Amino acid sequence: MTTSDPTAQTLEQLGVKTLEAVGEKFAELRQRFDDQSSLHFSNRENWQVFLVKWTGRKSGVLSQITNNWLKMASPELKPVVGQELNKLKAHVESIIAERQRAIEAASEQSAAARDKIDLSLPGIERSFGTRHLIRQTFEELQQIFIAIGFSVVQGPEIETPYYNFEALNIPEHHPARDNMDTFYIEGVRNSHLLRTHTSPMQIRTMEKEKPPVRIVVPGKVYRRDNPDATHGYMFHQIEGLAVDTDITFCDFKGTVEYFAREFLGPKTKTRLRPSYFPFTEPSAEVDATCHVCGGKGCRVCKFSGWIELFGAGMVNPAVYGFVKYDPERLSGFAFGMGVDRLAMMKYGVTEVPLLFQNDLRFLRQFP
Ligand code: 2NL
Repeated sequence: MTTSDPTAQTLEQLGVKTLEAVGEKFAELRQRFDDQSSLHFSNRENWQVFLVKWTGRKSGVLSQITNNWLKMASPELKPVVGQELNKLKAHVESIIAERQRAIEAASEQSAAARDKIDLSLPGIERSFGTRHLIRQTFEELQQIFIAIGFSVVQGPEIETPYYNFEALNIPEHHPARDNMDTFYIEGVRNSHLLRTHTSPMQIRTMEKEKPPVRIVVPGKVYRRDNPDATHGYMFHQIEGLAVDTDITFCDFKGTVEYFAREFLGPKTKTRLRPSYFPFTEPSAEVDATCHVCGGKGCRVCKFSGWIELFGAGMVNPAVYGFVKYDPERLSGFAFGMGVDRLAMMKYGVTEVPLLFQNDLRFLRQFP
């Protein structure tokens, strides 16, 4: 309370000497209370400040009147001051109780409104993501090989020239090793590179495990050739390897046919064209009859009736030397597929960038 507060002084100090003057002082206070109590209290703290100001035990207005006006009043004025004080007290308490009830009712109401749940409303639809077309194709390809006893293994994208080249029978000056094709890791030039195929992991697996080996290795591979509008530096590959005693070209061909029918449909036929890879001998390109026209010729197969599936062959015995397998006793076949190419072909995607732009209009076509 400030000193200009009339209740901080005695009636005598205020110059109040008559019964009328006492009545006037109480009327003023009552008016002030009515003005303040009719204000809007924006929060609970404001309301508490108001309560303390009027009813606070120590320096609330009512206490101050008792201490400064009533107790110090002259014997003539005292009874009237007492009566007026009681009236004011009753008024203040009843108004406060009334407002307190209103405040509580309002807060209960807003809490009820907030908590109200309309069970008849439809739920909020949560949209789920989907696997990318490349991921879907990877899983489709893996499943085809898992079904005939292959395991899936994965390995590092940063490799050494030994695992990426040397052990695959690609010697130092082989054109496939050319810097034009390979990303070397800066600072450790010639000691580490980004794998150009997933074959290093087949080497690592053969180093660690005894035959029979039947694995597929999916993953990202990196090449710096043809960085034009349609070819990025990274693409996806899945390679396969089967090594055991008595694996023949016939097993190879049977697996190729099984794969083509699983991937493109039961009517699919295959053919092998001679090819060359340093790590297979003999090597072949596998073609399949076009899944769109069935071999009659159409735009997809460029009117040849055939589409290129992947490269493959019988594992070159030179490779076994690097992993301490006995080439006299063991044989096997291997293959490598470009997953982006296969996905595009099978699902009719005509532009490579569509696979990498993550445009929802594209992604939603492959739920
Ligand atoms: C292609 C052709 C191929 C292999 C990859 C391989 C791996 C080992 C031994 C022998 Cl450890 N071969 N891999 C074999 C033939 C072809 O890839 O055009 N890939 C995209």
